[in-house]
Amino acid sequence: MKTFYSPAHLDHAPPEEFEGGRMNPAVEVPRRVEGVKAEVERRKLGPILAPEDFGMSPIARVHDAGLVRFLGEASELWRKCYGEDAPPAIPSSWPARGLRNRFDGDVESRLGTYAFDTATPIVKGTWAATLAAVNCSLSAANTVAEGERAAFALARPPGHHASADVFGGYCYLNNVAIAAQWFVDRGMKPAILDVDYHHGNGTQSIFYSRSDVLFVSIHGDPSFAYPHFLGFADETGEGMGEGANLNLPLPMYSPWDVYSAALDTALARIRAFGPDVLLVSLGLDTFEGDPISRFRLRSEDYLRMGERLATLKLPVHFQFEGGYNLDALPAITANVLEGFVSS
Ligand code: OKP
Ligand code: ZN
Repeated sequence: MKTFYSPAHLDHAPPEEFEGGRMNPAVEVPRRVEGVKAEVERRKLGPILAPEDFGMSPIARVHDAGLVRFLGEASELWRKCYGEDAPPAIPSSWPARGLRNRFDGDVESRLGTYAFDTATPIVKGTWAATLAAVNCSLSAANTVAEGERAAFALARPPGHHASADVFGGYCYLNNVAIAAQWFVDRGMKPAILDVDYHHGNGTQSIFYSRSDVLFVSIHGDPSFAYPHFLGFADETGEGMGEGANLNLPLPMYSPWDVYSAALDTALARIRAFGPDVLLVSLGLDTFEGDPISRFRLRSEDYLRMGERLATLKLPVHFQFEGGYNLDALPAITANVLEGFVSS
């Protein structure tokens, strides 16, 4: 299986995020991808390739032009305002109920208008890393469209929390949604399975009123888990998209047997949809030792997950998302890929 990787992510390294009332050390760090890359090499899972440049048009198929323009200039505007050595750009005020969105205001008002949390700082290298992640995603999609059984977009920042016009949750642009739209534009019928511990609110929102892309997500119930405001079981799609969205929120501390039953439900729905390609938002934060999540999957369970995905007999685009236990992340990620290719 081909893996797509770019070193551009190394320059996206915000040191902290604001959470739980204080600044905390960042968990979405460069070592995540570097560790997985080393393990893909060590296990000889296939070549590691640089992405091609797909330009801005596949991004514009999914994202609002105002968000894209803002992300491209935010770091510079922020440093003009607070100085060249300013800390990362993080919003501190939002247009909640009764206040106005300000898509064209100053940098503070645009940050609040386009971001939904404080977990997603913008630094100098953020935009280049974000574009490289999209290019890794599109390169993997292209590989699969050309007939390979699977490909792996090993990139950060992740994408599944970013909607058409809002960023957050360590995500700026939605890598997996851009790839799914790219498949649609080539006449294919994609299904997206999001196995990250956190609900993929951005991906859901992008396809919520559409019947041509199925979105299925297994995640910590938003009654206790981030992103708190989307991902409940009663969200089934709207209009043309009614029935093309399936959320499977699970209880705190769910172990593999609970997870595995939800995975069977997810795969049955995907089969019924009749897709010709599967995109997996591959978050590894369901691991028992993850520092910010509360499921209890063990290392060998990820082999089973990969094997189970293979039973669909579909070509698969694996898109790296979350997963924050730096010691376990390389092995559990590679276990999913190995479980898939060896079955
Ligand atoms: C990104 B991905 C939990 C704080 C959560 C943001 C989490 C973003 C997760 N106490 N802060 O889906 O892994
Ligand atoms: Zn996550």
